[in-house]
Amino acid sequence: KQTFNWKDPLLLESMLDEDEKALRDTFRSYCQAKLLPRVIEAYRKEHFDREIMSELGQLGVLGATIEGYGCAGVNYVSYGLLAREIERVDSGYRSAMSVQSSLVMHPIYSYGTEEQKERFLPRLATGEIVGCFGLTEPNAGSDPGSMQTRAKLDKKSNTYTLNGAKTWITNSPIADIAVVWAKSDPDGKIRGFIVERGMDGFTTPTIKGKMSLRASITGQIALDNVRVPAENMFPTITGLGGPFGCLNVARYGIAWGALGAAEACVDIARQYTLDRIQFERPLAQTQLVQKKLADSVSEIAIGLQACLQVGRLKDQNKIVPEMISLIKRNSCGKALDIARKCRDMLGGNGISDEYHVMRHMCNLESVNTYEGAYDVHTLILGRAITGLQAFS
Ligand code: TGC
Ligand code: FAD
Repeated sequence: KQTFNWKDPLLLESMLDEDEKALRDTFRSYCQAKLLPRVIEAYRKEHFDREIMSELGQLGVLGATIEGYGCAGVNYVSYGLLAREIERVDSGYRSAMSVQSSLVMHPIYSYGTEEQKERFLPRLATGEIVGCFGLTEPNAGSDPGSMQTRAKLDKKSNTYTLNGAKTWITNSPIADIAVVWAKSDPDGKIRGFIVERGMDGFTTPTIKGKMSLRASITGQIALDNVRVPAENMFPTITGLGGPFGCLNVARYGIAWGALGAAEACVDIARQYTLDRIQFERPLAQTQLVQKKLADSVSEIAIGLQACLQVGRLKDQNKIVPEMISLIKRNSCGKALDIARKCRDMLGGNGISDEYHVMRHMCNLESVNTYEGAYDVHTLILGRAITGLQAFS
């Protein structure tokens, strides 16, 4: 007889195949056994352990959707399940995984030459090298079309000279390569370049003092007359469609991941309120706490169904970007709200890092902002609903 399972109220499990579940279970074991024990210290010290990239590489989860080049070739539902498991531990670890997979390996695989693929993908897949993605600039965040970074072609040497600055770049201080988007010769259109560590004029200072995603490393990219050979440019893709093609994949993963963080918060808050006695009864036996838990469990269950549906559509090539905006916006907004509610249910203990919830809550502030801020996705959906763009 079927009974209600608060961890899986709508039987998501029954909608996954055996391969998807096996991959998810193996990765969950790694995340809980190897990542969870080191996250509190990493967060306190604002430290990202580079070794994690090699561990993820060994597990085959970097660029997991790519066919060939040492990658696993799994479907997008599996990719979403991986994001959910790692973000159950920390959004910063999911950030590291999704930048490498969706924002570095995906563009090389989708837009790169065969030579670029063979040179970079196998080493990115094992975690031997780390990549980052430079789109945002100090004066161009939500509006990347106004970027100021330029790539000037010297026809004689067939080399582009890059000048500009990127900011808020996940993994840039430890990156061996950076996928950098710049307005380039001959037509001023946006093109993507693979900039390599060691090229003169390429530096990546760390951004310190983050109150969010402290277990992830973030930096700038400074480009001061960096000479990049034309063979490091993506040859055919031009315009914002290049970076947005990558963001479609990363945003999809974030939609799953944010709900993983929310699930972790609910697990902790449920147990805490069952154990905590006030007014001679468990906090969980009060109507207000039960409402918070009911709301949270409902939103997670509904949100995961939406992620699964978009994943299945993506696996069938039936997807449009607005579907991804819908789930990215919904998951992040709801997860942040749930994390705040769970933090509240833990009372004073809720602000201690040992209970994890406040860390998730602070992380989700960034997750709700990057890859298109919540209200930017509101406007993307508003434009699709009305046919009127309200950005400018
Ligand atoms: P708009 O006129 O709408 O479009 C310009 C061109 O781009 C194409 N396009 C897309 N193509 C594929 N997928 C999408 N999702 C696309 N969205 C737009 C569009 O078809 C058009 O092509 P064409 O050929 O006609 O020129 O552009 P706009 O300048 O009006 O911009 C509107 C807006 C707000 C939607 C867009 O700029 C936006 O999404 N802004 C948010 C910026 C953002 O998401 N930045 C992310 C930086 S990377 C990051 O945060 C990584 S964090 C990773 C981690 O740590 O996990
Ligand atoms: P702004 O664009 O200045 O927006 C500020 C506020 O104004 C937001 O609330 C936004 O919703 C609102 N707003 C903007 N335009 C409108 C409008 N037209 N109407 C109404 N409201 C509007 N970028 C990369 O390229 N690569 C990375 O790896 C990367 N990693 C990141 C890691 C972290 C930890 C963080 C915090 C950011 C990262 N980013 C990265 C940058 C991120 O994508 C941007 O912060 C984000 O796109 C928002 O841009 P912004 O910060 O300039 O905010």
